[in-house]
Amino acid sequence: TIKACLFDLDGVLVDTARYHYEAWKRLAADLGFEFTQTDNERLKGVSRMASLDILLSVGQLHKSEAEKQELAARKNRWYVEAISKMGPEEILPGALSFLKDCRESGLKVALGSASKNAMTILNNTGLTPYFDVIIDGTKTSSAKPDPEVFLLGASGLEVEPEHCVVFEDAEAGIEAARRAGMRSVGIGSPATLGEADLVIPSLEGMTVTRLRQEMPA
Ligand code: B16
Ligand code: MG
Repeated sequence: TIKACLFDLDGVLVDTARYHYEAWKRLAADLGFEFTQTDNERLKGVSRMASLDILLSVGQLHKSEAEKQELAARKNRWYVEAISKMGPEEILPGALSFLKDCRESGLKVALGSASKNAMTILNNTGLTPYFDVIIDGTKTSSAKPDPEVFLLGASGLEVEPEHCVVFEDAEAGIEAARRAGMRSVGIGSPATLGEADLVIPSLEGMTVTRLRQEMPA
C-alpha cells in the first residue's frame, strides 16, 4: 500500500532548471568559456558544489577551495535574485492538483530536495502548506544518489520506506529512492529514467487513483 508521496522540487513541482542554467552560464562567461544547455543537463539534481566542479571541468579550469567558495556564492546570488521573483504561475502543470489529491486521499506528503533555496521557492509559489515534512539541502549531509534525503523524509512522516513513493526528474534521485527501499515515479523521459517503477512525462493528469493502479505492488 501507498501511504506517502515524497517530491523532488526542481524539475518536478517547479521549473527552476532554467534559472540555474542562466546563472551557471553567466558564471562560465565571467570565467571566459561557453556553457551549453547540453552541459547543463549534467547538473540536474546535483548539489551546488558538485555542479561547480562539473562546470569547471567543462572549462578545463582548476580553482582553489577558497576560489570555488567564492564562485559558488556568486552563482547563488544571481540564482536567488531570479527565484525571488517567482510566483504561483511557475508551478508545473498538474503539480498543485496532485498535491491536493494526495492530501484529500489521506496520503502524507514530504519534500526531498537537494536545494538549499527550497524554502524561498516553496514560499514564493505558495506550495509550503501542502507539505507535512520538508527536507532540503540545509538538512542533509550526503547528496543524491545517497538515500539520506528520502530516508529523513520518511522518518519525519513516520511511514516505512516500503509505503513511500518518490517523484523525481533526475537519474540520481531515482537511484536514491531505490537505495532508500522506496518505489519511484520518474518525471521525464524513459531514456534517462528507465530505472523508475513508472515513468510519466509530467504530473499533468496524475491522480492518487491512477498512481495506485499503475504502480506495481
Ligand atoms: P542550490 P532538486 C537541485 O534541486 C537541483 O536540481 C540542482 O540543479 C541544484 O544544483 C541543487 O538542487 C542545489 O541547489 O544551489 O539551490 O542549493 O532537484 O533536488 O529539488
Ligand atoms: Mg530535480
